[in-house]
Amino acid sequence: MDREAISKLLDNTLSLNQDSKVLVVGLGDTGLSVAKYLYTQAIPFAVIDSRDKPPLNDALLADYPDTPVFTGGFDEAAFRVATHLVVSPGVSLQEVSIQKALGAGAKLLSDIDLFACSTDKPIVAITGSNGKSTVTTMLGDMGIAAGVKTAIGGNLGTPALDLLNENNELYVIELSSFQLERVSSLNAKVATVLNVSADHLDRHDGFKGYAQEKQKVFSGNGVMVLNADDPIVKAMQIEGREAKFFSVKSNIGFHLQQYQGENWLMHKQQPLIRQQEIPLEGLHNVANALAALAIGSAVPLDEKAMCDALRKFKGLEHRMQRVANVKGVSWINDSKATNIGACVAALQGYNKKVILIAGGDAKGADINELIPVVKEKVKTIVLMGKDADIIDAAINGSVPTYKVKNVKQAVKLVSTLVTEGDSVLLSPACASIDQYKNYQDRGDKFTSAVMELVA
Ligand code: UMA
Ligand code: ADP
Repeated sequence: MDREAISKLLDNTLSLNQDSKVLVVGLGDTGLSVAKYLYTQAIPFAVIDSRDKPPLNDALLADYPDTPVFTGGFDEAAFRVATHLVVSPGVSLQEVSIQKALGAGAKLLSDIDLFACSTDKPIVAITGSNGKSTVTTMLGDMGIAAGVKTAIGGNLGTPALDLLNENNELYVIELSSFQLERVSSLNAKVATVLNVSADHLDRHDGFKGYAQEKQKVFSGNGVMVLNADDPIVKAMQIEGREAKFFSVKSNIGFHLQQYQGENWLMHKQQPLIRQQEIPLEGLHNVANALAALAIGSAVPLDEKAMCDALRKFKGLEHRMQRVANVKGVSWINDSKATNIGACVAALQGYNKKVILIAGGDAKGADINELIPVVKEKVKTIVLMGKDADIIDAAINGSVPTYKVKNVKQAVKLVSTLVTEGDSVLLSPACASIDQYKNYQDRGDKFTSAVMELVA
């Protein structure tokens, strides 16, 4: 699309034009991508960040030295003049200044709205509590295997606006509940909610509010891809819309089924790929592969190319990643398990009891949901981080429990407890923010502590 066509669409759908005064709230990756975009569209904007010196401040001013930037708090005056707020996902909409500006008539936008107005190529939108990054990456690989120029990003890492390029033929965008909360105009060709379990309840209006934000991914009239095994997702089906289902529990749509003595991923009666050909751990990853096949078929992508991509899929770092096998003990890094649903899925994948390292910031989740699977699949649990005591109280002595300061100490302690044949799983069920830069940092520290054992 040329700049003029985009300008028209921005004006028609978002009332955004050269007379607007946009305030970009948050100067992280999203804020910088929005600033660059508004500059090329010649729409006036300022940037605000509550940190004293946001790390991307210098990068912004190097390229756009005339940008008005407010830092060290949320300046009321900057909000007062704004006609539109483009709020980064990390900034809560409950901020007083944001609420005041919205109350006074400013329009709330997200980078995703701007992105959706800027391309006429198909968009695949992927959300869910868990599996988003895995399925987004699978789809990216499938697109490329099928010879379609595919760009992947959004919550996965690269802000959606930074992906825009006339050569791209397909966009696969991972969306978090924070991004969806502030989206007003997304009309994805194919959209999915992979699953819904409690997460980010400290930022949303309870579980119902969180699920409602996820449902926004289906705005517009594209194909809905739905998890038939998740009653909350299943109920999101909208009458009159094309829907495709995936399931690991029943023979609906894209599903797992015994065929000629083996487990196959099937579509209706047609076998697509053997389960054992997918090089990933856990039944939840079979669900992810089925979801990716369902989405890909709606794009549509070539079936054989999609299956080839699944055969070669290596999985992502920090998700059920096998770190090492030391003296017959396997050490697994699932640091990306930042909520209870992910930890439950990880544990359910085992047919013997494991040693679990967990804890961190539970983000207000109900820990009791973790307890049945811990009782069934965990022989010892080592807890760390801010909410270790809360988890300990919920376990209530039903499983031997140790408490440590951090993941390094956890590895050291566990190395004295293990015997040959054990599996040690870092799957914290919590965010890392109380102790680490992010989940990658926590996973990396786990890996280096395990490597020290190897040495
Ligand atoms: N900020 C304020 N005031 C606040 C809070 C934040 O000014 O009250 C400022 C910070 O000082 C910082 C900026 O906002 O300068 C950061 O913005 P941001 O937190 O939205 O981060 P971005 O760098 O823009 O990254 C965001 C996503 N981050 C979050 O949702 C927290 C990234 O997802 C995403 O990859 C990126 O946009 C590109 O789309 C990360 C994430 O942790 C991976 N996501 C969560 C998750 O997966 O669970 C939702
Ligand atoms: P997201 O991007 O939604 O956080 P990831 O693919 O990064 O999802 O995986 C995050 C965590 O969730 C990892 O611990 C992973 O093992 C687990 N996980 C992946 N897919 C699923 C699924 N379908 N159901 C439950 N847990 C999952």
